Amino acid sequence: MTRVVTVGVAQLGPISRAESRPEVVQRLLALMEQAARGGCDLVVYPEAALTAFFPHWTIEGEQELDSWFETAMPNAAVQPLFDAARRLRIGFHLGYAEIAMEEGRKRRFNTAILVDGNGEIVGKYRKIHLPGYDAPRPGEPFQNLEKRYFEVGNLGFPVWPAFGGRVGMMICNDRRWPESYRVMGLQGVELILLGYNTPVHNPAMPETDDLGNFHNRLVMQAGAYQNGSFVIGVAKAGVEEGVDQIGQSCAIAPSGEVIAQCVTLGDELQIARCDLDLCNSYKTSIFNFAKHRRTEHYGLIVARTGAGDMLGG
Ligand code: ING
Repeated sequence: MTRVVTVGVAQLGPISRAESRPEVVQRLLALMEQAARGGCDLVVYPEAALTAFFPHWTIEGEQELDSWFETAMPNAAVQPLFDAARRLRIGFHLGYAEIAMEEGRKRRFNTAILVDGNGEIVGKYRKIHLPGYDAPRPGEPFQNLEKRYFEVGNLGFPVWPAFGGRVGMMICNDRRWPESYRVMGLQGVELILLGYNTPVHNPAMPETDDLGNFHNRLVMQAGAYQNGSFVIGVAKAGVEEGVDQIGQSCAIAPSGEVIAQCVTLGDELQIARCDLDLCNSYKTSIFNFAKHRRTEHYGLIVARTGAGDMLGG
């Protein structure tokens, strides 16, 4: 029996600062209905899919900062999405800013959840690789204050049995780090879901501005191929509150090939048939970790080349 998961790549265009959660949820519902009509089992939304990407702004007051976070999931504003998932028998991935009361204190994370076709949350991930900086940089066209507004995720990179396979999540900058894929690859992941908000302009490295789409595909195609997994990468695209963000949301097969890609910078759905058995072909041959990986030698390579310090120990 083939294990085909039909995935909706549900790219969002800009979300304005003035757009309410219910207004955004209406956009998400339209994409979910379209995905259901297209026979999807799962629809993947971007990182920070309920609000504008507020880490691009300097926010001083705690009350305003908290206004961009969800203190419960589901909650009244997003409940229609969970209800539609149950009615349509379609799961979804959703990125959002999470406030959690843990260990007796308020904690803020850049979070993503995996919801099954019964509308039940089956998994949660909190972003580990937070790019940018923790203090505003005057004079820059926009900020990246994720280190100021979020804590580093404390849930690791779990992989869950879901949709007939093994599903994992990461968020945006995580996709640039090979460890994110490999930690899940070592758990047999077959479908990695991720959302991103990626500006075209990188104030820290403006010389790479023309390479944004190339680097986006490079890291996800490599991660997919080297771990024998599908990767679904979904953008919040277009000019959002003055920040031009890349699109090119896509679905990538374990071969590393792009099998579906968005072609606009707005709300757009593309559909990918992901035959999870294709993962086995790679995991049992070229990337058979048990047969071919030699972890006992990796430390020696670092020692001999003295790369330990460069690699951060
Ligand atoms: N955004 C960007 C990302 O990793 C970035 C930050 C942009 C890093 C461009 C490097 C180059 O795609 C988020 N939200 O992580």
